Amino acid sequence: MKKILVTGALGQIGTELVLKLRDIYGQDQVISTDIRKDTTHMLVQSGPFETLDVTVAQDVFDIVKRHQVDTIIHLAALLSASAEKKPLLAWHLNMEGLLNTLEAAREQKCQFFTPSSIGAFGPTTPSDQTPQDTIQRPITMYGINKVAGELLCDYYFLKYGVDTRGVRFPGLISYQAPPGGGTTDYAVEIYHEAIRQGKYTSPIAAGTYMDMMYMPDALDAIVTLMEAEASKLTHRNAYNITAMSFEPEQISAAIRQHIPSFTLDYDVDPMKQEIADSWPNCIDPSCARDDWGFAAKYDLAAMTEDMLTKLRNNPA
Ligand code: AKB
Repeated sequence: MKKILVTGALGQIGTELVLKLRDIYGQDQVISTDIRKDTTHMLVQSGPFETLDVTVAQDVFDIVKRHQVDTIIHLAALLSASAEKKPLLAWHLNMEGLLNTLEAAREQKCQFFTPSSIGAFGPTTPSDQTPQDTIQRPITMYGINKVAGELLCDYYFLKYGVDTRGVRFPGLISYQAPPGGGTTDYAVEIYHEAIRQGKYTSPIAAGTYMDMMYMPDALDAIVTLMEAEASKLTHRNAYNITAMSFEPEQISAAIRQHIPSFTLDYDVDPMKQEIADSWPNCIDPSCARDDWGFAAKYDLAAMTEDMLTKLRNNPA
């Protein structure tokens, strides 16, 4: 039976991933950790939870050892827009946290997952059908962290045999926990504001395409990749995956199918726009499909219908 440690568990991915992992592997088999302890959070109330600052190596080792963990899912990180505002903090948290959790995985012989991102690409990367292996010269601190992280995970696999696995996530859209600090956050906020106010002001300009994915597909991808037979994996960190690519006018049109009076206008955030412009329009996920059967179920229409239904039924 797996014993899984999840860092950054109270964030956007962790909140839903821990619940799914507990469903699959058992309530007590998944230790959720986060730097903040929110006693009202459903994860803190529903199973093992520990406060953990991933930049403190000893604390990471102690928790992994004490709980006899065999799988680490390392999610604690600063996202792209926050990292651009606090580059030194981003380097410290994103790199130190990764190194400490990789070291713990090496010592305790754990399987290891951490997400990379479309942010690992940059303006000189081919931006349409971005190949699995291509130019990676990002111009953001987050992107630099992600490229270094991909290389570090490959290094731990090649040098120490740590079973490191990862995907390059696109923008993730979900209705439960908010993302916070990302460039793709607008694609979550727009649904909340559509329900609340029937209108939204986008910080990302019309015509800016980015890859996106609905959270259930992202969670399935993590579980499928972690369960995949190692011999099938031609890459370690990280596989391109995506479900859809759209620009603000298209998500707005999808919302108008359900809320005809919805309106969209723009107040472009220059920092977020520069980041978005440096990322691909749409990446090619065929390597993940061929190696471990990645397949997304939700397109823009299906996701929009589900998001709006869930938000109406669970108002914030
Ligand atoms: C962000 O916008 O920073 C993230 C990502 C694409 O990695 N959602």
